[in-house]
Amino acid sequence: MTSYATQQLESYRFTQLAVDVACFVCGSDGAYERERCRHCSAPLALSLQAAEQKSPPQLISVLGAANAGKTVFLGLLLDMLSRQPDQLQILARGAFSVSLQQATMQRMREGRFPDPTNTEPEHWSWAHCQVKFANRRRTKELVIPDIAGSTTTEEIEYPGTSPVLANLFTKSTGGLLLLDASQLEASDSSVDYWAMKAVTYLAELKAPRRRGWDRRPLAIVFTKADRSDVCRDNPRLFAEKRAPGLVKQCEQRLRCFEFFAASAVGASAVQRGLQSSIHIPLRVEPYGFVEPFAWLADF
Ligand SMILES: Nc1nc2c(ncn2[C@@H]2O[C@H](COP(=O)(O)OP(=O)(O)OP(=O)(O)O)[C@@H](O)[C@H]2O)c(=O)[nH]1
Ligand SMILES: [Mg+2]
Ligand SMILES: [Zn+2]
Repeated sequence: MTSYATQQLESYRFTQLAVDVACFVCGSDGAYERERCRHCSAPLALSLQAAEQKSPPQLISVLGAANAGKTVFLGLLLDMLSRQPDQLQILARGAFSVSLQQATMQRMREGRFPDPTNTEPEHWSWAHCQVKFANRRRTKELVIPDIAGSTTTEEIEYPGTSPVLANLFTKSTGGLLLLDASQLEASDSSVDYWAMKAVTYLAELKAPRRRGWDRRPLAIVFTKADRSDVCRDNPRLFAEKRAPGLVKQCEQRLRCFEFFAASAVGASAVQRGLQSSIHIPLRVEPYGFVEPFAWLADF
């Protein structure tokens, strides 16, 4: 005897996992795993938010070697702009967009700088924010990832080693190039060479006609300017003196670039241990953070 039974198919459970939205960063379809894109590790929430916008947000690349000061710069900048009723305001979109500023501020309040950013893209923080200028109705949506410097260095030295970064740099509409002023002040020419490589890398990325990096804005920010008075007073002159290779690259290959100086602290100290030493922020006094971001966001 054959017995029949009704079995309810619960296939709706699978549809919950298959999210029907292309990744905002790499364009892959429905390739999500644990809330991150399987190909580029961009957060799923970011793609869902981007898909809801009338015009898609713009990606901003943040380039800099390891230890250049990217996490400190981004964390403090986002925190400042999201709290102060200033000329320029930002509104974070999605809880994931607040994590970077929260983690950075927590560390700085404890009297420590943040840890180096993990080299695996799945650990990178992303901020999606709405930017609003005072006295203007127009707003802008920007997406800014905090990338590990050593991964960027590898990609710049050996293009194609990080498809995630190649994709991100190709798709970005502008960039922040962060360079350690204290190293340049100490006549460490490796920073100038690094920056020259970064500019030539960007300029040679494939792009549609008239839409390459030669026409995209690049804000060049000398970080840790608390360690160099010359840099703080005149970042352009500092660049000409300490990073002449970079200046020449920019003049020959880019149309929109500008030099800025920024520092997160009034002073810092070094605590020496037996194995290693750590830098401690003494007074958190952000200087010159808003100008490069405002310049970039205004394009
Ligand atoms: N004096 C001074 N030191 C700074 C400043 N900003 C960052 N530093 C120092 O630079 C170190 C690196 O800063 P991060 O922001 O973590 O650098 P990063 O570019 O994110 O580095 P990766 O994550 O490894 O790519 C900090 O631990 C501090 O010692 C600053 O404004 N002034
Ligand atoms: Mg970092
Ligand atoms: Zn992706």
